[in-house]
Amino acid sequence: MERTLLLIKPDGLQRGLAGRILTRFEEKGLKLIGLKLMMLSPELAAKHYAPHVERPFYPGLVKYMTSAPILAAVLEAPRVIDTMRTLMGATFGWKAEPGTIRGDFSNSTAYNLVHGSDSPENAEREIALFFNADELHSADRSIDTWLVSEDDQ
Ligand code: IDP
Ligand code: MG
Repeated sequence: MERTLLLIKPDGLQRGLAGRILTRFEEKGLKLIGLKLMMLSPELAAKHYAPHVERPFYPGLVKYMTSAPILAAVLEAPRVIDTMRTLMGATFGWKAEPGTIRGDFSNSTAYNLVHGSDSPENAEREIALFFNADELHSADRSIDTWLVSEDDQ
């Protein structure tokens, strides 16, 4: 079983798309095990985006991400990191495939609505930045037996 960090970025909340974005992941069968509405501090943004610190878009990215509330979430499922990034679509909204969150709702380079961890190492690092262990609740659900087969374990 794998976990990943989802951020619904400021544009997602400002545009009233948070519910629809979460619904896509829920409908796919990904289990929501943590959820938090918050302002991203410049300090936490710097830690989260440390791998991008040398990129030309970094200052604008931190400004955007700290400009209005975000929703942080942790999702759990087999192969969830890949699944979530597939549902999100390519980085640039104008390039992302229709049917993906970014492809359907973003036409921007930077304002692309969602963040999803891109590897197990980054997922572990990012989840620990945003959530304490006691804020995650991975309870069994009766529906899980219809979402995860023996082949998925
Ligand atoms: P990802 O979100 O698809 O993983 P990353 O390359 O990790 O994409 O970039 C992090 C975020 O930085 C993107 O989601 C986007 O908001 C922003 N970003 C990436 N590349 C550019 C760029 O060339 N110009 C402006 N912003 C960018
Ligand atoms: Mg990334």
